[in-house]
Amino acid sequence: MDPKKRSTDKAAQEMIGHMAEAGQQNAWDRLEAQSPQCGFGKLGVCCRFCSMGPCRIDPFGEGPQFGVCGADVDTIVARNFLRAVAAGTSAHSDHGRSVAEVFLAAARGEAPDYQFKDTVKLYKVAEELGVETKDRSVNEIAEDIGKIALAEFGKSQGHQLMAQRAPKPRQEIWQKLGITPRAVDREVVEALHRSTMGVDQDYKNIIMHASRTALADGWGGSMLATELQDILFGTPYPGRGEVNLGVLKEDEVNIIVHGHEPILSEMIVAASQDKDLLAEAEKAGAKGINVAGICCTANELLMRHGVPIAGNFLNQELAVATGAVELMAVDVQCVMQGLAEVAKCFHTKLITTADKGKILGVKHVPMEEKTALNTAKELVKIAIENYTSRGQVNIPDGKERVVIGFSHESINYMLGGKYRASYRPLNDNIINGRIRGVAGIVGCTNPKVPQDFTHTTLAKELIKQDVLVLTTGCATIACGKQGLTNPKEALELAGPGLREVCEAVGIPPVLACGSCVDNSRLLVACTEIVREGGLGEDISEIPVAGACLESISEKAIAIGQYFVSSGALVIFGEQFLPVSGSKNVSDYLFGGIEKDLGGRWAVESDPVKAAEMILEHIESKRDALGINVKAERKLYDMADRRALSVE
Ligand code: XCC
Ligand code: SF4
Repeated sequence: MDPKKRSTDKAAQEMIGHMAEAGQQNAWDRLEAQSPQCGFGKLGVCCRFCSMGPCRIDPFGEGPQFGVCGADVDTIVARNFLRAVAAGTSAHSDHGRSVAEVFLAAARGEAPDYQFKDTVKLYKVAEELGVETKDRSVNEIAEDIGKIALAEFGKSQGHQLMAQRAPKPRQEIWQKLGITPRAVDREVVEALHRSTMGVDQDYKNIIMHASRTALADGWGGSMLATELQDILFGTPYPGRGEVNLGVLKEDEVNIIVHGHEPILSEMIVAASQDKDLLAEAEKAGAKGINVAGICCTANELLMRHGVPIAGNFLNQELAVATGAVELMAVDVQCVMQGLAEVAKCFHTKLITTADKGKILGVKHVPMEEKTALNTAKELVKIAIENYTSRGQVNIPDGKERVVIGFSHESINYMLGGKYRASYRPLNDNIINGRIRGVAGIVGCTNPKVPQDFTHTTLAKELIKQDVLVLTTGCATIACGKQGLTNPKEALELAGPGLREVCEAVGIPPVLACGSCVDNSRLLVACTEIVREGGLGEDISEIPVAGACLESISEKAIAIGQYFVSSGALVIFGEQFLPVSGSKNVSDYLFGGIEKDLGGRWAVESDPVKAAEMILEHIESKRDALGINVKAERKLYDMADRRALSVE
């Protein structure tokens, strides 16, 4: 297939071409081999939750309409949806739990390589969690935070503490519906229980629990991951960086870190700066050690340390195929098993580091908090030793400059300045209409659509219409690759109002806010907009929307559901939300749920149409707020005409 149909990114196209010539397989080829994919699966109408099945419902109404147990299509579709949310929640939250464990170990002096970099945030979070700070050392406070945070995953009673950050009316809605999230483990276990054979068989009831589970992710596991990572590794502030395969260096030892948890990658970055190791690299004939990231780990590292990004999800195999990667260290999530096959064609050493994420036949070097830096140094050494085994190298030219690192705190700071950091300027500019509203663009890259196309097209459409875009995950990297997070290039594409505001503040119109767990930053940003005042009392009232037009992961469905349950409109690429097999479930998710929760899902695969939907939604929220006072059209009178005429 023509590489241009596979990716809109020139560097990726070049590598796809190389791989095809060399007869190496990648995700696009495997997708072709899988086609046509199962139509029942796409609609969400198959069930294999018990051994009377597998069962599937005939979508055309001619064949069976019930599983062996009698489950109807609504139950089956809703249960599949719930299980996707539960899986996504567990992924984000298990990441959060790992961070909490390292955090606690660091506080106790048992993880000597980790320190607390952002003590301002440490005090803030301590206060929110009710931890005493007076006359106590940083480590004492951190130990209490760590203990409380860890309990949020598995406590037997009470609700998620971070959910108290949400606007009050939002919390009341959750209370009324009985979906205030409890411990993460509890919600996930209950989700699995409810969806087993013979339990929850009322689709709305199932979806309500999907909300509660997802909220435990957004306002729990993910939010804790973000906050604890900020305290440990530093809250991101805007900085410059480079994105795309062209960041790999012909004359340096290239190490790629891929996955999600900065626990590993932070240490590899530290090890790559070690003087002895740099000297060893030089001895091996390399000019230096170049660490680059893929996927969300990349976002975490670029935001905090300016480490370059080699690409998003679909770039992982392409990066290895450059022949320039000495070592790729992976931890958890979004790591393709296909990497092992591609790595066999090159000198690249693929190494797994998380005990819960091994790949058969791939070397495993476990990363433990007590000895993290030493393990990282060991990995860097392996990379250096491997430098001389390189064969032919094909690094594409493409790379883009980006400005990245917009945490909710830094947005606050950028907008308001050091002495009056606040969201006031943003709210004012939304109210006066220079900025119409805010949209979140999140998600992955999926070989089913040309890489990066939907995210970037949507972003361009929105900024053109004066909508400020916040982005996370692989969508951020897509936008970065096309210059959309570079103020110089991107402001040219922005509408006049947005452009004026961004120029005054010195920010791009597309703000890169981090990794998948950092979608929690967007929840906080929405909450801050509400708190600042003038735009309603709840997230469901402010002119915001979210979109994920390209996704691969169940995590994206969990994220979508927590945004919907927090009051937002979420637009998904149609083929990535497998609920269309049930009219009732679709009607509820796309409509009825709004009455209950103030937010809803919508599906649209065309980014231009998705932009229109977002704009319509934003304008309707503006109308409801009464801030869309139309400028009165003034007819010219004689005096005006005289003033205009040039004599
Ligand atoms: Fe994975 Fe987070 Fe998706 Fe990228 S964006 S493909 S989930 S790495 Ni979150
Ligand atoms: Fe079939 Fe019901 Fe068992 Fe699912 S739970 S596999 S629908 S019998």
